[in-house]
Amino acid sequence: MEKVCVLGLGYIGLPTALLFATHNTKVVGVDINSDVVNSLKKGIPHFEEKGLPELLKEALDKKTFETSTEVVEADVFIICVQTPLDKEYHVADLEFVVLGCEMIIPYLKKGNMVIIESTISPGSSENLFRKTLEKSGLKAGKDFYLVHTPERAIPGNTIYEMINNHRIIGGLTKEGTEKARKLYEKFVPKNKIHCTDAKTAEIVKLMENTYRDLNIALANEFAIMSEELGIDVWETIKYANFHPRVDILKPGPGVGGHCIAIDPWFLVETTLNAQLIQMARSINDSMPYYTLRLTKQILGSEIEFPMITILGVAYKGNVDDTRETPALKYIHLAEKYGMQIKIHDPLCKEFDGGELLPLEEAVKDSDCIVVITDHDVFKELDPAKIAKLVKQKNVLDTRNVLDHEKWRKEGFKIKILGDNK
Ligand code: SAJ
Repeated sequence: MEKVCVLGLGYIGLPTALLFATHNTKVVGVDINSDVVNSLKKGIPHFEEKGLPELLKEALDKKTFETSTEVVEADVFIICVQTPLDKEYHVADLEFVVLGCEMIIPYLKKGNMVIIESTISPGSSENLFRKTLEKSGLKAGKDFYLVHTPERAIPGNTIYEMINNHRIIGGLTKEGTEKARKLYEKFVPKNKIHCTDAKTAEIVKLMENTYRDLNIALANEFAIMSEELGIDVWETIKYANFHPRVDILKPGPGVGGHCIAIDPWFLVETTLNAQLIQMARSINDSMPYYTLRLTKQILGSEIEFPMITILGVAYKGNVDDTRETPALKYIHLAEKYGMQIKIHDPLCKEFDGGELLPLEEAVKDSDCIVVITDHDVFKELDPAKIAKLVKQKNVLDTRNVLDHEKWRKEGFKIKILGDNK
């Protein structure tokens, strides 16, 4: 049985490792965090994802999945570590991938394949990771294969999308690409695998996320316009999307997550003139400021230190992930303006921007409830109970997620971002 060593057991690495382990492959999942490794040994995933506990159980029952804090010898090494943004220079920080390559070097043998699933900047497979791995004395394309196949599954539906999305595979050589194709055919349908060169695979991924960022920026611009024009952006987008060739996304308090808010910069760094992409980034980055402006309009200038309740700090609905969340920027800005903040997010277990409180505590004495994340559970909130606890019945819903009629019946004044009808 082919042996795969997966480096990085996060949101992409763990499902990838488990999909191979449940499809006729022996897998060792490696993570430098021993808590993660130990928890997985006990069958407990360290983050929420649909179907993940079941998949982990299946892999452990089959005895095809092991975890370790050290890289081991294998036929294939798959790097699934994060590639954050270097915030000072707005370029890809590829340090973790380089570190992954360096960890592989002592175990790299002739005939091995190294696959990079992390999102990376154009040309880096050839110009950076090849050179790093060749410090082993082995030559890429001759002694080992180097391939990029970007992960493209959406958090919240990762496992389904890893199997059902089209997969782009780009190796430094055709032979490597073919070898990787055979590997992924274990769980991806043959007709959904597309083979190309490494640089094309790198750029396809960046283009997809950039396209989504631009689309959301347009929705946000429409929302701000709608406030000025006295219309409801949600209604206009709904009608516009009835057109067979229009698909506008939703406005919101900003774009978060480890991908859409970051990856467009990886394209910008390689060109001198990506103005449209930079403009979209700046529109989306400005949305927490705009959300604060709306909050100030709701509160007026009477209250000196208003109490704001934040509902949701996850970067998007129905996930427990707070990376790059627009909530953090909003909270920092609000605090600068003397607002007191209380936070409730029933999905998140930890958050850098403040203490996570139970709902009752978070809404107690609140002057305004600000919905930042569109968790489905917020639709079920009981405004009658909340009405008894707050100081003022104000709500700013930046995601248009609450059941507004129910809230209005309890006397709440509801402001929806982009709706000024
Ligand atoms: N958002 C909006 N309005 C929308 C949709 C999203 O404001 O209509 C916001 C979300 O609230 C969130 C951010 O955008 O803050 C990003 O969320 P998302 O659901 O658009 O995307 P991610 O970051 O969870 O996952 C994306 C996906 N890319 C595309 O759909 C092109 C996913 O397929 C990628 O695998 C992932 O990035 C990645 O890892 O790159």
